[in-house]
Amino acid sequence: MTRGRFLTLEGGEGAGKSTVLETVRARLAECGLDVVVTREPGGTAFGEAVRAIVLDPAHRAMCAESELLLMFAARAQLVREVIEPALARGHWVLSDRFTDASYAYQGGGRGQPQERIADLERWVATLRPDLTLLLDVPVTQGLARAGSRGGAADRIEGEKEDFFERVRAAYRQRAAAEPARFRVIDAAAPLDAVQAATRAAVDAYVDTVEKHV
Ligand code: T5A
Repeated sequence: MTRGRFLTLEGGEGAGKSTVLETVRARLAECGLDVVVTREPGGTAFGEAVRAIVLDPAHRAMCAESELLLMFAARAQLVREVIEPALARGHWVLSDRFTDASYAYQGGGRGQPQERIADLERWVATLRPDLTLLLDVPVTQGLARAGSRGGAADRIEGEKEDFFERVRAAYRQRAAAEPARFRVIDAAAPLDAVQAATRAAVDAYVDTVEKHV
């Protein structure tokens, strides 16, 4: 059986990942692929419990090291419990965020050393996505969108704008360093244009995979 492929969606706050996720899932299903959708932090009972802790504004004293370790604790569980078994079954896995988010938020945002994150990656989650769609939007625009949904800001959404500028810069650096894996989507555009660009990127990737099987 052919191993499945691992696709991720990344971006700053309010970039539109959750909105676009359904577009990607639907497109893959139209291509006749079995798709498993998940998210980080979360995606398992343990990971969702970790998510509740890391995003709870009550834990404002959480230090950067604890935050980084919790992200990887949830990731280790997700890889073993969901992602690896699904890929081995030949399913395609679509995740709302993965390790790139740790480089962007804990590395760029919190200033944790890249090498420390790389060590954790080597230890618990060597798996690299086959394709990553980075929804790139100016910080103020993304935060305005996220704010327009209403509801209280979570612990990370409560960060200042310069934190999210560093997150965005780290994402863009990663995309520039790995152009074969990343597709950068202009997420400042109207939603229909973002969805069209997303579909085009997914179609192109599926074509490439089909040519090689
Ligand atoms: N995190 C995660 C880390 O710090 N380290 C890690 O390793 C990992 C894995 C997770 C948080 O954890 C952090 C990052 C996050 O802070 P999350 O739910 O994945 O939380 O991330 P959020 O960024 O908080 O998700 P959001 O729901 O805020 O953003 P989305 O999903 O990008 O945005 P979405 O789709 O909900 O859209 C926001 C609003 O904008 C509208 C939508 O309709 C919606 O109302 N919208 C548009 N409007 C106009 N034009 C467009 N193109 C639009 N696209 C969307």
